[in-house]
Amino acid sequence: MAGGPPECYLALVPPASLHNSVTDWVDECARLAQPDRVHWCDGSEEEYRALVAGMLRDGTLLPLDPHKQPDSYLHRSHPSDVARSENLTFICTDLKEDAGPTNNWMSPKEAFEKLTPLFRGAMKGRTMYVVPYLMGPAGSPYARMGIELTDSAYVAASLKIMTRMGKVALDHLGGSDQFVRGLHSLGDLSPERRFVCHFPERRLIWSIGSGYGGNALLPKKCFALRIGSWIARQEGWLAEHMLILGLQDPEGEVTYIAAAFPSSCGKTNLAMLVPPASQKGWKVWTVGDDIAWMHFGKDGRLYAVNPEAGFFAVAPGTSEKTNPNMMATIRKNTIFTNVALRPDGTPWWEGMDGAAPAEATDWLGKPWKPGSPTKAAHPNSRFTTPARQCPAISPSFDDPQGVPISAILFGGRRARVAPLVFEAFDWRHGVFLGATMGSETTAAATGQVGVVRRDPMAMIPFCGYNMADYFAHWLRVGARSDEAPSIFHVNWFQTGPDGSYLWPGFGENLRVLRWILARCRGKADAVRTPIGFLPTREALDLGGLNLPESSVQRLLSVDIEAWTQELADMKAFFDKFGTRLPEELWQEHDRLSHRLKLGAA
Ligand code: OXD
Ligand code: MN
Repeated sequence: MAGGPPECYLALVPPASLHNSVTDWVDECARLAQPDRVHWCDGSEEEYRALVAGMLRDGTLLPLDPHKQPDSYLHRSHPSDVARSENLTFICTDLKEDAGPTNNWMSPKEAFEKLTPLFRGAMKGRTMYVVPYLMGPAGSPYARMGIELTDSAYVAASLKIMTRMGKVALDHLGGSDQFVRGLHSLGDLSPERRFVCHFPERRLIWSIGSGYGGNALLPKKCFALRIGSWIARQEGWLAEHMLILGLQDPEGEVTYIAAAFPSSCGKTNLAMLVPPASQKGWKVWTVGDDIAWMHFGKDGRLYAVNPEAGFFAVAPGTSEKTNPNMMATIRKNTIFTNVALRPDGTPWWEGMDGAAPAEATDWLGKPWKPGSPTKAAHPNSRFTTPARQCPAISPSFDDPQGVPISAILFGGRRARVAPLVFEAFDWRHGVFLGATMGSETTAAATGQVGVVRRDPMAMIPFCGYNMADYFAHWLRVGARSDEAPSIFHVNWFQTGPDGSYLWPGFGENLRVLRWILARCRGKADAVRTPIGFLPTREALDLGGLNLPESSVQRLLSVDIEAWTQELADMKAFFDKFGTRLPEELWQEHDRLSHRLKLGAA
């Protein structure tokens, strides 16, 4: 992995204006990792081009066709380094209880003792890139600074796409020493020596042994969610695994929605939804597809910014049908990782429109043909692409104040149990819905179909502290405001007896968003049920869908028996947190149980 940009781009002297604590920390890390060169990134286009040129020379990147896929590249990662390593991800708080039962914990002492020898000399023969970056719009009171030190040019180039990088970040920092420190090295890429350690009390991340985005692009999951959620609790705001979208009605008014879904539940597609022809005059604006930082404003409303500047999304399944806006976004300036390559120098993956190519090179660089026993693209192959290229990017994407959120959606993949949509009775009940959120595993992922994994607020892999305290934090912040968003639960994934989906999904999800919007405006009918408010049949536009009556019935009704069975699983999950779990959530559990009994009577 030697190489890097040509000598003329090496700036060995840090910008003079930098506060000592930045330079001290960089020097300290350089003494430990012993890179041959230190490059302070300025975030310029020339620098990006030089990084790419270096990677094309050393084979880290392969060029794609310059006409069909301009300024885009293919990266093939080490075959053992293709996804987030949850089992090697640690929260290193001083007290084990502060990490809680859903995180792996390591004491800071043990982590430093274990990782220091791994970092010692790890960057010999390599360049250490000093990457200052800003999370959130420039000039925003909610934006935060971080610096990542990395020996991966692929990481440095990806950060140029995913963050506001370089000068803009250093300008924001001014003379302050308030920034999140992230030290990353590819190490030897061995899973035995791979660790992603977070020290929330020290606002520090140490990651070694992986070049995969979720482990190596430290601003994303490590900072914006794990360290971010810790800071958010201390300061009274929310750092969430949520998309942000603006729903524009035919009169031109835009209402903003934030939504949390576990992976493989269509979060990016929903963020970029294209309304079907039947939904004339409606439009969805994309503010973010993965992370929302949300603060209550002086007016009591919750304002969200997307801390990221790019999308790092899963390729397989992305197509003109599922996400035309994303297909338009990735047409240029995109780094593809572990996708297949067609003979004409364009990327390909399973689920892309049209027939599979007659021949291709698979993600491992081997020849592939339709009918081959393996997939051409890795199932978690990705692309990294600038958010501003999205045709639906919101005019408020860069708004320093963020966008006011009217509704929060929680959702999962449930073949049964959860109806299409329902609304919480109030904030507290909504937090209970988020805290008990579950999603069924699929056969492709685990071999066990229909096993419910509890994934509260889709934050199980990303909450940087004890989730019992996280629930308490959610309860507290909402209680402070009369203007808190309404909370809804959605499920696009109910299936019928033959396993096919009852709801068409994709663009048609707009119909559900319209009901949610109308509820927020006090203009839609609902029926009160034991689990929350469900739309009346007339309140939800089903026109032209030709859904069988039995499907409509299932989509819009509550299966009391199935919900009663859920109670035990929810309790088992809550029990993990012992006495630390907020009493309010037990009360909500009891109330649900009581309402279900009455409903069954
Ligand atoms: C992601 C994830 O990459 O949730 O966004 O894993
Ligand atoms: Mn995510």
